[in-house]
Amino acid sequence: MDIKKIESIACRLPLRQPFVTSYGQLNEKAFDIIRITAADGNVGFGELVAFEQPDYIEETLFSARQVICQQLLPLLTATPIDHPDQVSSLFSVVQGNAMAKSAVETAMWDLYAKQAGRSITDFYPTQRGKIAVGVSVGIQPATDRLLDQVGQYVAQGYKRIKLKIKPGLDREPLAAIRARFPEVLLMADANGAYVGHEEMLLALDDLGLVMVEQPLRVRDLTGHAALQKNMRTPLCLDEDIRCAEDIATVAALGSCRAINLKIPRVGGITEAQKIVTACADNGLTVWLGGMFESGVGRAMNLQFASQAPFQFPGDLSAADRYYYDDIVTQPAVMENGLITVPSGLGFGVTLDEEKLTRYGQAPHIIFEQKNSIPRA
Ligand code: OSB
Ligand code: MG
Repeated sequence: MDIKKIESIACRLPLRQPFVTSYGQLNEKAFDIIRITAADGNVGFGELVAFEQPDYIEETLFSARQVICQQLLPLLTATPIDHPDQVSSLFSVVQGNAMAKSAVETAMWDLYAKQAGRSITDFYPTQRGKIAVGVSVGIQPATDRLLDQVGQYVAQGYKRIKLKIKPGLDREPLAAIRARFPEVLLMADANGAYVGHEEMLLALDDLGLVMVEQPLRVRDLTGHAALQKNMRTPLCLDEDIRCAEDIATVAALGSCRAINLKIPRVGGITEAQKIVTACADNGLTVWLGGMFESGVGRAMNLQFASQAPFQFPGDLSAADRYYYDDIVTQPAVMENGLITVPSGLGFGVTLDEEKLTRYGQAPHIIFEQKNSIPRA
């Protein structure tokens, strides 16, 4: 694929409203765009989605930047690569650091598709042009505000509402949504907050929730299995799922019935595709989660979730649910309750240079091929 230059562009997009979870509050999203330029002039983009705080998972934006520069790029640029599937095996000597790996691996997929004159969706066995999506709602200070907000999302066409919960801020707001919007697919995400509060989860079992996501602490797979035995509501794992092997493990233990798959949390598209297959083999529902992606990561996610196995609406809202503005020229929009899957070359989106200057820093060159032909 002949890499000539790799740049990192540090960006910040302010959120329309703070996003509150069981573990903290987010006011703006910091992320990096990884831009890989090939000798033929094609350019691939990847998004580094890691947060500044290690509160969702252990990786941070800063640790990921370091791993990209010190470990991943030396591996990537030392070996000729003709297919992006090679990148994940090349990176397998580095333990963990999935978001760092994903930022680079997905940029290589975008580049590969552009060099081949194809959309990434052409490489997926099945695809749909438009998809139904859901929205993830943060913890709200008051239930009337929550209901107004959910009402707007339902009116806009969101098919599934996911509410962030924590012990004590769970049954009442969920029951209020259930009563006001009896038809909507409703679920809750605890981000591991119910350690020692299993009885509060059991109390949610009569609300008709489609699933409860990551109720217990990361790595408590037997705890999740014991809880699932006592609950009718399906459990879904997010933070706990890092690679394809985890799917066989949670299926064998009975820890959950569904998986929130995020491409960056598992190291990129190649591993994510293995997880889709493993979920089908093990009878687990798989749906696509999000990391407050900008237009680059969102386009990639929409394309990935356009595959037939993704029947459950993911955390893939339109750009305006998160941000006032985006850094791509074609931000994702919701129309008649559906989002159109980008179909242009690669991930199908182009960076808006003016927006990039407004929300991003000057590109930082993190690799440049030295000219091997000696100059006269
Ligand atoms: O737990 O799924 C999560 C956002 C940031 C970190 C973790 C999570 C989330 C979300 C929203 O729930 C995902 C999105 O809409 O992008
Ligand atoms: Mg989650």
